[in-house]
Amino acid sequence: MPVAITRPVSPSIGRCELTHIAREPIDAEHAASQHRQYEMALAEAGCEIFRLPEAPEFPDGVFVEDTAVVFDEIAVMTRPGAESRRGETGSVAAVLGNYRQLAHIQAPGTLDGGDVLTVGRRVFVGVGRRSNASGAGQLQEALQPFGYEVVLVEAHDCLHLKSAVTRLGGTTLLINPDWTDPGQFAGCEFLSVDPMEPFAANALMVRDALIYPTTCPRTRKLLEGRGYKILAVDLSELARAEGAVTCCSLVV
Ligand code: CIR
Repeated sequence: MPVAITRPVSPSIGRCELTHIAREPIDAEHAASQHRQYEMALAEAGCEIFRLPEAPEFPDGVFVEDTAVVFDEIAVMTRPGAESRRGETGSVAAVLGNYRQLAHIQAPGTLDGGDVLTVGRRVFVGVGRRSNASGAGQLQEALQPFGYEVVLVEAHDCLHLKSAVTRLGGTTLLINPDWTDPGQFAGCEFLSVDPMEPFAANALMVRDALIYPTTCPRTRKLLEGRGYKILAVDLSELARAEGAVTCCSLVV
């Protein structure tokens, strides 16, 4: 059974990092209740939930995806691009170390898990604001023994690569072509988001279910038309912190 590592919403989430959206008040209790619904969707998709201890000192601590990248053979602990987030990795490493051999990104490398998209043995890394070439290079070194190839790609006008593109299964990608050029993902097939829903490309496939935001009904219809089984979750309060469905868990 896959294990989904999560962390409760910090009461200080209102002081989160923000890059592309304006700061609005965040109701931490409402965010926490949405987060619990998200955990229930993960459980419904077949995961056992492992909740990390609360870390109230880290406003963005709920977004555990950015702290590590998990492969079948190894987990790579990141060094997040935002300085305020670097302390989040220790408690995640303590748990992940029970499941995988660990490697660690070191300075001057930076890497956010949200910038890493794995498709088979290709590992696409969105290099830009949060993740840099040194971080991507260190990831390549850690993965070399296992036959993975790191491919640098670009995304723009969004926080992370996976804000613009995520994997639906096999080599099929859900993509916002306004934020990342599909030509960078050779050999993949694409489903484009509805143009009215730029944030709709972030979906989390767990086993045969797609955890997907209620806020993107048009793209959801497209996905349902293709036969995807959707588990809809409302993460609208976490979206005020630039969070989405992939960011709130690490599935091992
Ligand atoms: C940040 O800026 O780091 C957080 N406020 C949001 C992180 C979202 N993470 C993700 O998309 N992987």
